[in-house]
Amino acid sequence: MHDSRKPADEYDVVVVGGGFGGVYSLHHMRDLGFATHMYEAGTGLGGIWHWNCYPGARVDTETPVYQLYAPELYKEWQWKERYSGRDEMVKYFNHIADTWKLWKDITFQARVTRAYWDQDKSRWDLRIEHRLDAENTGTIVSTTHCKYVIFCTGFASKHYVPPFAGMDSFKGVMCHTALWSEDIELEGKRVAVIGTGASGVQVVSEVSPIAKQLTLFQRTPNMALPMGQCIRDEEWNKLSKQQYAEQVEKMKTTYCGFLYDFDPRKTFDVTEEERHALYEELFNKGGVYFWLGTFTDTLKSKKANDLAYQFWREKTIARLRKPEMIAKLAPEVAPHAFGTKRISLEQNYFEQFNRDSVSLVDLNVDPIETFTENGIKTRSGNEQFFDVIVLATGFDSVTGGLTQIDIRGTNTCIKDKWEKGVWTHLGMMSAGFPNMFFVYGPQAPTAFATGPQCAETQGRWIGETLSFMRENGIRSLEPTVEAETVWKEHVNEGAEEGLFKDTKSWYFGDNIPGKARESLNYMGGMPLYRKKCAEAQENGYRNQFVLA
Ligand code: N01
Repeated sequence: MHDSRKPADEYDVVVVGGGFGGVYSLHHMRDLGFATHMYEAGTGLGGIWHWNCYPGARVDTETPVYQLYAPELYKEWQWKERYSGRDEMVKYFNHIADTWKLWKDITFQARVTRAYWDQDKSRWDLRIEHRLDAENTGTIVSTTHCKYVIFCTGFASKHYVPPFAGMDSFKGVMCHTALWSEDIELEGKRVAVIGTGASGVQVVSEVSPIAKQLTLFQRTPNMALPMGQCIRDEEWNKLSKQQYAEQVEKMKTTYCGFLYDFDPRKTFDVTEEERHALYEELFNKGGVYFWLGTFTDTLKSKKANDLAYQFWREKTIARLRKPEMIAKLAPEVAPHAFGTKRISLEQNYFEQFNRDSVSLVDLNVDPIETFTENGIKTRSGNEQFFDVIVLATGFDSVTGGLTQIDIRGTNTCIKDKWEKGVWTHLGMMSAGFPNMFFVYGPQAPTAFATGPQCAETQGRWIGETLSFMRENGIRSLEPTVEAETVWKEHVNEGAEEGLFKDTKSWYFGDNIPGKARESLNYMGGMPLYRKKCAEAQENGYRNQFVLA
């Protein structure tokens, strides 16, 4: 653990959070000559990769795409696998901090709990809770001030635990995947997993072979795709370093920032044989090619989508030996359009359900009634006993990381402002919150882009904005209400286009009771997003921002 706790101080920029957005912003703002400091609640860097240390945690975006683009970083780094495990990601973050000499400007175990804008002084006053070392109890509080604050709290920093009845009565071990403790024993145990998102799929795959018994409580099957994991050897790394600069240019032109894009053809533009051949080719590549590299209408046309689902289903049921598992994991009628909930990448996930020690409770048929002292009881009256319950139940995604902080601008707090829906401009600023920025948050490409690229794109824009303000003697800058309204319309238009809107998912806030339903992400793609960000800077920011 590196801890350079600082006394209350004044900075140009404070960065909150140490994931991709945070490390890039700290480095970049410092490079531009701003006195910058980062506060990170955890004991190390990595953001989601620091916290989510559950068994099997692994990245779903392949190397070399999932890294920051800086020659001094990638030239000195060797990737080990096509999809990196959580521990490798943590090492990569340490490599970033070593190379960019970030450590001295980071305070760990320091959670920013409050940010108040001081209009007279044109600055943010931050309250920081420092967690004391293990032998002490409680926290100490410090205050710091900054001209600009950049929240890099990510889209998955507030975990969600559904309010199941009787949770407190369970006497065994219970843990949410996002707060995993590495000393939880699973070998030879009776394990329950609730949830089938990326976290649930990975836990089931990793733990089933070692558990005495594993029961998955599933509300929605995950149309998971084979990961196609493989080793990245020295030869691959050498070639990758030679090609990377060129590849980055290519990545800038694609929807998510991958090295490939949707196939420009539509599903029924080709013959059945051609279609099948493309499906096979994409599926066999592993990864998300069959989701985000397939026919351009797959996520837009129901008819096209049905064909993709049926292809996925055939591939999947060929791996399942028990008819009841086929019905639950890959039902004949798709529970939602293929790919409109986040698809996970899997390694032998489906094969786990061929084991006699693995069972699956379909919560639509037999919902959880209550947790008991010894396990979980469902409505049918069936009580199963467990030693460990894994809550893979997700996050108050995209907005939760910000709304859990007491952020007060000129006349309101962010939680109240976003109570009935999110209002931002470019997914980076919000009217009434001058000099406040956020990265990888709401109404930005976030879940529809690779993390590092989104962080770099937004970090650069923020850097340009701060430099512009400094050069022009501007003390504060915030978007106009009109600009926010136009942005919201643009975000919603993008979400109206495809099939995503017809499926309940965290993309639309559906997983959190009472959360307003709307597109939390910008679905227009990275190239259009960059264009919109550049347009906002025209005429010295005066068209879309209030400058003072
Ligand atoms: O969370 P999720 P996650 N009763 O929200 C279920 C990133 N990430 O942690 O689908 C029963 O996807 C819920 O059911 P349903 C990544 O972007 C990435 O898995 O709403 N079940 C769902 O199955 C990812 O997408 C990586 O019907 C309940 C599950 O819990 C995002 O974080 C690794 C329930 C939650 O799935 C979130 O992933 C980890 C209830 N009351 C995270 N409430 C990788 O790259 C919820 N569920 C590998």
